[in-house]
Amino acid sequence: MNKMERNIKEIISHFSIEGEFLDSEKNNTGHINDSYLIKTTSADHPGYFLQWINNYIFKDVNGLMNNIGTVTGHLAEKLAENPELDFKVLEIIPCTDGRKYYLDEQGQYWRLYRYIDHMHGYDFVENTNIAYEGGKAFGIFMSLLADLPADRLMEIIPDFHNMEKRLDTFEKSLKADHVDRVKVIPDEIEFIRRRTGQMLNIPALIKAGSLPKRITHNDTKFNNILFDAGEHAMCIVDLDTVMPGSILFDFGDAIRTGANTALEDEKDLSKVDINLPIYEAYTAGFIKSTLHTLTEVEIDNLAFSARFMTFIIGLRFLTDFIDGDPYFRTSYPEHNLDRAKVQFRLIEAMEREAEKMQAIVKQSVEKYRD
Ligand code: GN1
Ligand code: MG
Repeated sequence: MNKMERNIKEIISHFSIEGEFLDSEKNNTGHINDSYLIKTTSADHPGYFLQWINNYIFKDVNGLMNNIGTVTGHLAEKLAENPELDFKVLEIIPCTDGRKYYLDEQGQYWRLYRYIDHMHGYDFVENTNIAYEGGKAFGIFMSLLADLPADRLMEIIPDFHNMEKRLDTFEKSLKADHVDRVKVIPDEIEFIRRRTGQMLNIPALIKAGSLPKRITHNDTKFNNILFDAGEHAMCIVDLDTVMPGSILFDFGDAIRTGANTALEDEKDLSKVDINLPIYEAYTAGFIKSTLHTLTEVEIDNLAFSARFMTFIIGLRFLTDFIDGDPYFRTSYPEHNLDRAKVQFRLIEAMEREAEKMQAIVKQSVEKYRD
């Protein structure tokens, strides 16, 4: 057992697990927290999923875990009432003292979930069936949370998808230029400046109260959907940012990640494009499961939300690059810049296909409206 495993074993000993710690394996897919698969001596148990919680980003871990507890509790109740949905929910494993997280002697925060076995996610969406299933799943997730009063959840990262604030922060970072990187991004700055006006349309609708506030996931990367062996979407994970928001955030971010023909950090930008069949299939699944609740203003802005979310996340990657990468985990110095470039290239592709994307939403709405 190496030093890290000894440490993990010690951390696990503070949680109420079945069996004894056997081994751990690092499993890092996200850019924020660290994750480990934990096996125990309990042979018929699927094991556990341990996460180190990034306290630089999640300042209020107690609030974070209360949010997740509220959401998973509500989802578990709804799924017990609706077994035909055949859906699963994350289960928090508490500490031996009953808390939902463990604060270690070095001041680091940890949490444990029951591992959901025989499931897999997709960093890259391989076919339209998977896209359709994914759209349906995020739609169901939002529908199941529709009757959870929004004031039960705290805004865990204030202004998370607030475009005005993100633009403001970007301008401040440009001015400060702490690590002398602004000189290498003139094209990206220009790209942002040319689109600022149109990107403020959705915030204007939010301010005017024209978009309903719903409980949304806010980080609907396609790989946050787990599928079973038969390619049915079975579970939504990564509940850190579930809080009141707009449905446009959730639709848009799933398209950003699911309908890109390249990965988020592809270096060869010629590979980046919008995959319209995948977009169409995701849209169909999503609209099928949410049409009963969508308003006209939401429907009108769904297609554009893909550009909006790709822009805001591209802007965040670029800001982090300018700041010297304090936020997103990176593997090399230009990693955040490469990610931003992919987002901007994807926006250009979506601009070219804007009419088709809008028409696809309309067709789906007509199809599922009875
Ligand atoms: C972060 O760590 P991960 O991949 O789940 C980020 C999202 C970004 C995403 C970009 C709390 O999510 O907002 O869209 O990276 N999460 C947070 O890949 O900032
Ligand atoms: Mg996340």
